[in-house]
Amino acid sequence: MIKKLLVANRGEIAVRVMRSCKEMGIKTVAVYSDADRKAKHVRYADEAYYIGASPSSESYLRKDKIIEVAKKSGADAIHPGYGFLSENGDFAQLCEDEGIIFIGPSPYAIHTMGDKITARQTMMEAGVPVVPGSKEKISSEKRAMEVIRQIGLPVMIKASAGGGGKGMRMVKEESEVISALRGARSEAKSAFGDDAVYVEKYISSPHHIEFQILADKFGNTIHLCERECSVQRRHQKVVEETPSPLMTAELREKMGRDAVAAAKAVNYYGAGTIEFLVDDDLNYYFLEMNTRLQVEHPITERVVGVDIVREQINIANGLPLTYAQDKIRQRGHSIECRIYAEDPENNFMPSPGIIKEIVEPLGLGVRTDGYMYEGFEIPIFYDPMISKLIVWGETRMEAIMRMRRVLDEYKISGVKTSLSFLRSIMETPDFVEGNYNTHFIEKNFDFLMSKRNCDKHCEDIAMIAAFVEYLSKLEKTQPTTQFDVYFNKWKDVGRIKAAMRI
Ligand code: MV4
Repeated sequence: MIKKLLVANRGEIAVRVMRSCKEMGIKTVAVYSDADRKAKHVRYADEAYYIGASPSSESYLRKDKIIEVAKKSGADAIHPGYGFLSENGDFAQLCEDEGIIFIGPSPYAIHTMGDKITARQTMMEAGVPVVPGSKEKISSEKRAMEVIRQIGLPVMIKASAGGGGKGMRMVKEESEVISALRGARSEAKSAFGDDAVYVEKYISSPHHIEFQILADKFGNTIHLCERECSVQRRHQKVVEETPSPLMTAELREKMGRDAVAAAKAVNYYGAGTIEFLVDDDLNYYFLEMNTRLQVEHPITERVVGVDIVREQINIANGLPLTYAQDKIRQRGHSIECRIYAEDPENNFMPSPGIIKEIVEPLGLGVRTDGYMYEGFEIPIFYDPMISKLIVWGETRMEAIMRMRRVLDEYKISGVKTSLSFLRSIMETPDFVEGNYNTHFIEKNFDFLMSKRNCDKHCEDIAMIAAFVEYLSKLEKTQPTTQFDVYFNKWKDVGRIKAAMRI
């Protein structure tokens, strides 16, 4: 049984994993880089070890250093979180070779699903629907043209080693095929060191719906229903919810069965996710499998009532699943908003810096998974996601109302954040009506931005009103010749000046 676990990650997910460890009586080991010397996961862990300079390539991606710390600290297992080494089959293998338990699936499952062409072939053999397209990698321009003529335009050319939108090209006309093929190949070669590509029919306005899988080492495989992840910007998810507004009981049963079949096809164990594209006619297609714990796992935890990290650890310990498929029920509705240290005003540029003030929302049906505290400096070296807000409600509308309430309560200063952008999403009619697909943000971009500006003007007006009241009180007790002094003593004088255009 695992007694001490090393978390090979940072930020909110490192803290999240350690929380479950603490509840299970497992000691925790943190690793950290220069930029993370004072990070929350370091303070939260029972022990912490320095592993290198700030860039991930010198710290959180260093397999050798992480294994060395695991041995030195006597950790019997490593949890990789998400990102970094979480979907690195060679790292999972290395852990196994060194006698350390890797909290995740087998190296074979990671490798098979990591190669999208092999994954597609495996799914076809398992009878799971995939997007119509090529069975093998595209060997030549001539072959590409043949496949495209068979399936019809438009198509997507995708990197086999890719995923998450990297090395992907859309082709609308035959004249674009050659340059798209070369572009996708060279991008794939430089990003992944592998230029294998394949072709898929382009699905025009899809939903991105994924199923959470849990499987033990005895072949028991269940799904914990779906997550709707269509609200995304440049392949970065922004809001997720469960149940999906699009889902019906029959479709859930069918997709759930295929998700389980997909996992079984690679003898999967651990927690994983099957991603599907779903079109308006509710046809669905396997897209890829994520062989890790995902950012958005908490909404499933809330609605299904399962601690997914605890299950991962139990599975790694060789315990059988304690839930049978017919015991899994969704109760109510859950929404997650990802908060990024980005400036929506400035094309979502990352906004690193020191957290000055933070007030996190609490109350019924609220969870925040974060790692910030006042005085901590958000490093520029890693993902700009700084926190996740997860709410639950009996109904979808109750969850939306609660999300609006908690977004209003959340105060972060020192860095620019996407909070205001998330507030406008919660007010957008298409979102409120559950009428959206992967084009939601582009389709509603003008509304989202003007809603933000409108909210900002209201705040400015309130601030000016408060300032005028402050001055009029002073006028009664102080000589008015001191106006400049009072003006400059106002805590947010810069913003007042900007709002009053002086
Ligand atoms: C597609 C597609 C349409 N047709 N494949 C984007 C990320 C990567 N995981 C796959 N992606 C897509 N693949 C076919 N054949 C549209 C997308 C896509 C998308 C998918 C999920 C969530 C958001 C998206 C945004 C744009 C495009």
